[in-house]
Amino acid sequence: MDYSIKKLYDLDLFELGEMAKEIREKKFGRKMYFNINRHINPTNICKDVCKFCAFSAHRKNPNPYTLSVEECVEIAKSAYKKGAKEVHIVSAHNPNVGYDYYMSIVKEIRKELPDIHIKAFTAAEVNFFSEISSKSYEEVLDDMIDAGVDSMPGGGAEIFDESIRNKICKGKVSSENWLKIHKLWHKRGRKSNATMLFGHIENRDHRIDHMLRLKRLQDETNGFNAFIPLVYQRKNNFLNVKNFLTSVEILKTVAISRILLENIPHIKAYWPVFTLNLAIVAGEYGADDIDGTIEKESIQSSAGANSSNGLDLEELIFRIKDAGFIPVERDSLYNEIKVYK
Ligand code: V47
Repeated sequence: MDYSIKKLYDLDLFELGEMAKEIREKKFGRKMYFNINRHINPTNICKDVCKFCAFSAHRKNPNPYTLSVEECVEIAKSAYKKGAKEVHIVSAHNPNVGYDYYMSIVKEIRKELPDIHIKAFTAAEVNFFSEISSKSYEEVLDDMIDAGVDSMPGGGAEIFDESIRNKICKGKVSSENWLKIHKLWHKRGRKSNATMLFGHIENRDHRIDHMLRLKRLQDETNGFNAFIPLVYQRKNNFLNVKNFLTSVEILKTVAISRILLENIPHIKAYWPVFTLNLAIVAGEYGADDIDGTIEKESIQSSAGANSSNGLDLEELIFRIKDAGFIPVERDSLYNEIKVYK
């Protein structure tokens, strides 16, 4: 790793902030992007045992559920009626329901709602679908496109460093395959996001290594829309983390991501893991997007985030404006829908 890159974290927060802000403002001025979306998590029964996860049904969270395809469609229809333009579908890896269950959710939503954007299935799910169907990644991705998926969310990336990955989510999609799946998706002309779970047992070098692996793939494919640094939420899970991140470390990470990932258009300060306050402050440190209204959030709220009921649209717009940013409603591919002057 380049010595000067390794040293970025040693810079003062304000110095990093100035560097990141310059890049952010050159790209987007004072705009802060958000969307009106609905999360759907079809099932929480999971064959994987990621130590950081409080969402999957296990002894700390013993409430297994699996929604029917019809229930997922009803959720999407009701959200669409209320103005949602995107459904964001992320699921646990349930070995008791088949490949067709997952594809049918997308197919049936698409049939009922031809113009909603379907952002569905992380690379971890694609890897799981490939395992249960014996199909190649290529075949699974083609099936997702045929079913009606528009873009892929960025989950499942966690931390690419293999030694840390082995400790926190052994058995899940490998780093190499996570990147391979996104590359194949981008080759199909489709966009995706990329996350990084931080603030657990990784160190600063692991974060930088993670960002650089993404930067290299983006140089090749240009298929990532947004980088999303996810702050680890500590409740109800099996990672025994003693030291938690300071806000300074979180903001430094946002700023460094903006500096290193100049080739990825957007940096998302996902409000459920930042809190809305810090997500808005992150706007001064390189972030230009805070995700959306969500309506119902289960993955991070199971681990302690205050996001189970999403966010009221008026409140979101007011808070962005109040902090001196221009709220911009975007679609899932960052086309501007409405600028709130
Ligand atoms: O990969 C699980 C994370 C991710 C915890 O693409 C946790 O726009 C914090 O895919 N603390 C799934 N995070 C969520 C996801 C996502 C989220 C927001 C935006 C987008 C997007 C995608 O949730 C997993 C994992 O890293 N997660 N447990 C936890 N305790």
